[in-house]
Amino acid sequence: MTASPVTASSAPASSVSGLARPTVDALRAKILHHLEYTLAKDAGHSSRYDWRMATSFAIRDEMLKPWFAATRQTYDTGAKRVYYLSMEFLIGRLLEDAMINLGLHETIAAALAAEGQTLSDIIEDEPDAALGNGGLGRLAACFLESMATVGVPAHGYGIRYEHGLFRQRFEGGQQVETPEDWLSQPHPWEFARPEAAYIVGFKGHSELRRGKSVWVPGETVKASAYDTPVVGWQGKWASTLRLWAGLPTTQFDLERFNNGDYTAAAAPEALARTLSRVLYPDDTTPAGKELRLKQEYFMTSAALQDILRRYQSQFSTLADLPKHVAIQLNDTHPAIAGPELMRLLMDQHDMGWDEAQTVARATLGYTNHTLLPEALERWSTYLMGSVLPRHMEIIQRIDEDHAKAHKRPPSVGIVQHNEVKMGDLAFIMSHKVNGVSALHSELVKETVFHDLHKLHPDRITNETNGVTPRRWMRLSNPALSTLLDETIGEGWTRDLDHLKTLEPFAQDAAFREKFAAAKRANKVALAGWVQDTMGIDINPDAMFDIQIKRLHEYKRQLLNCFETIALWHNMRQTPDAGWTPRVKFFGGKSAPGYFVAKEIIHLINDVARTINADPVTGHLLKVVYPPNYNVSMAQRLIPAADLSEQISTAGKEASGTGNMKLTLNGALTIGTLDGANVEIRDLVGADNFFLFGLTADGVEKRRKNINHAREAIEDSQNLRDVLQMIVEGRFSPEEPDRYHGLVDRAWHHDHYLVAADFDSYWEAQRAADALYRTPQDWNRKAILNVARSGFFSSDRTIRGYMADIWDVPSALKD
Ligand code: B1H
Repeated sequence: MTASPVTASSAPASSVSGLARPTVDALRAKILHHLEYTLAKDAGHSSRYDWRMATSFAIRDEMLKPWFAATRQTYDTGAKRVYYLSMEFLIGRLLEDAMINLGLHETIAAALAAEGQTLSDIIEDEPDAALGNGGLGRLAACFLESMATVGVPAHGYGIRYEHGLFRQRFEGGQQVETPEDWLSQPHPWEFARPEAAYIVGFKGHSELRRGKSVWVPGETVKASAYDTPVVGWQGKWASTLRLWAGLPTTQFDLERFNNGDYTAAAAPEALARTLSRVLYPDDTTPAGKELRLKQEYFMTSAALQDILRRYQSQFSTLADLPKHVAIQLNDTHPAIAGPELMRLLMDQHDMGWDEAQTVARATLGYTNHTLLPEALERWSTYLMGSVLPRHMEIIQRIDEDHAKAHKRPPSVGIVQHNEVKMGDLAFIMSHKVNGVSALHSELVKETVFHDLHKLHPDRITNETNGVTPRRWMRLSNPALSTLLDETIGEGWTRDLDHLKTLEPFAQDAAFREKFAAAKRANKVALAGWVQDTMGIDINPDAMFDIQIKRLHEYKRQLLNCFETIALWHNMRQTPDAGWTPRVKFFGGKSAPGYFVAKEIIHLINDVARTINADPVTGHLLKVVYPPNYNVSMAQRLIPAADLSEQISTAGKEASGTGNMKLTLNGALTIGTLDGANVEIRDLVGADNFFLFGLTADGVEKRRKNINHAREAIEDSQNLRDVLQMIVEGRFSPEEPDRYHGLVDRAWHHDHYLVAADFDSYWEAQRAADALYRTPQDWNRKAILNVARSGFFSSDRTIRGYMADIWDVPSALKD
């Protein structure tokens, strides 16, 4: 690689709000330094991986200043800290995010160019950190970045899974999972902290010693910390992601090894490492396995021990814990935090029962993310009693106390039918419980926590989800970001409400042209990628219709697939009827054991194969399902979307966050009144949203008619044709009865009301078609979607948690 001389790069370090930014020359030197001294590589013989690592280390150096400054200020001022406990952090790539937040994007690009390297290639070389399943994990990642932007002294705690979410391939249209191995290469963003290590016990028994319960664990492992800094916008503040890895507590058994018993010698190590080996891939439905319970306790106990250690290094009385510490539980997965915090306070710090309970409750907050009955975590009392015997005792006493204090009906117990209901435990042990959208929070009060809400009417609050505009606009959509900067200034990146000032431009024909040009450029880029990676030729002027999310029956990818078939069928019959050309994009993974979801994936791929091969409709309709949807793929798809599919059965999607990203990027939504769609529609205006389908109430009523599916199918010629084509094997000629089970279920067990909503969905789709044929109207509405989506910044969400739940002010002055 030949180095070219650098020009115009020796300008003095510019300063964004006090952040001294290095020059191109300085960064170039830094990169070369890391190449030589950290990686021991010669620039002339360095691979893309080497350049990426060296670039990452150079950027990481720049993160340290804000990270240290935030840490120091938090210690010096004794500020209240927030701890976000989550089994998932779906962070994706970090290099570009860090560059953008530090204002170094152009400088790094120039420094690399001077070395003959292309920044975009280096960015693409980074594997996604996929330590999460979907929305819940991605929300945690957005929150860390927003806390770093808003100025919250915050740590995220999670598990350093060796294998993140599995990789998805399609074989013959079917999902095949392979292990993800992001740690097979060193992760440049983390710092091992072997000095921050805690013992976590399991099993054994609890015994009384001098009137005090003492837990004697039968197994122990060590949790060892790895820290990743997360810098906020313009590097004004930073938060920390601390992930735990499992290590053995016993020394390697040299004697056994020397005696030739290599397996036994390595056994303790293998057992401990199992705890941080792999992320459970069961989005929305819990796995219910002993290892999962152990992982949950492992993360939670290590986090709480770390929190108390840090607290005691700063403050003396544990009674004041809630004044200085707020702990948020991301769903019930860390709900063992209630009993664990009480155990640590009582058994290790001699606090009395009542005080321990009061302190724990005042410190903890719990976020509920789902109402699906099958999704609520319950552990058998047998398993809980054997894995965590001391905690089982504490849970039983919490339950008894609560029953006595509230003279509650028996239906409210934490322990029922030999199961521990983790939602009830989390509710009772938290001072605030929040839902994740306005509709969801109301449904939480009416359904899962109906009885507990009556007893504690002030406990449930709402904090509507949000997404970080840095990653989900500035990073992923430079075309629109630049246009926004030119039109309304750069303020929107920090305060997304500034987008409101874009509203008048919706009426401005010249601006609409520029807006459309930015969208088209994104579509052309996506079309190129689809051609390169999948060999499918798509027309960038067709409507890009996008449904990207985990595969789940309630999300109704099947409804979209049925509509695709109906559309194709109608197009074939009258190809010259003036159809709006479309490309239907699907993206998403199914849990490996979720048979029905996998069948839907297979059908979508079979439908795509059939439609994409049809010369009659080739210019009108294509179906694209790229495998292995992840954060990086989302960043590619979302800026190019025209239509956002948010079509869950009303009452089932707690919030959704993809819906917000797509709106923000100028897609119009076709959707039901579910989750945050309700708020999106309220804000962008009913005229700028394609509404269809039953409401949550309507769904409940409709289900009472046991013939709801049959009646809907009989009323819809379109849907009957679709089911007929599938049953005849039109999409699976090699195996005509492949989908007989699926079609049978559509007629008889249509729990998610695909049939009942089909005609209404079809109508809404045709309204979208019609509007798309009048570009100035479509673009005006798309611009209004952008201009009115400022509410959906996760900065706003975080400020809500700070005010309503954590009682924490911003550490930043402005
Ligand atoms: C959401 C989950 C979830 N809700 C269990 N619940 C899991 C439950 O591995 N598990 O056991 C994993 C994930 N995830 C999602 O949270 C909701 O479905 C979305 O509607 C919501 O936007 C998101 C963030 O609040």
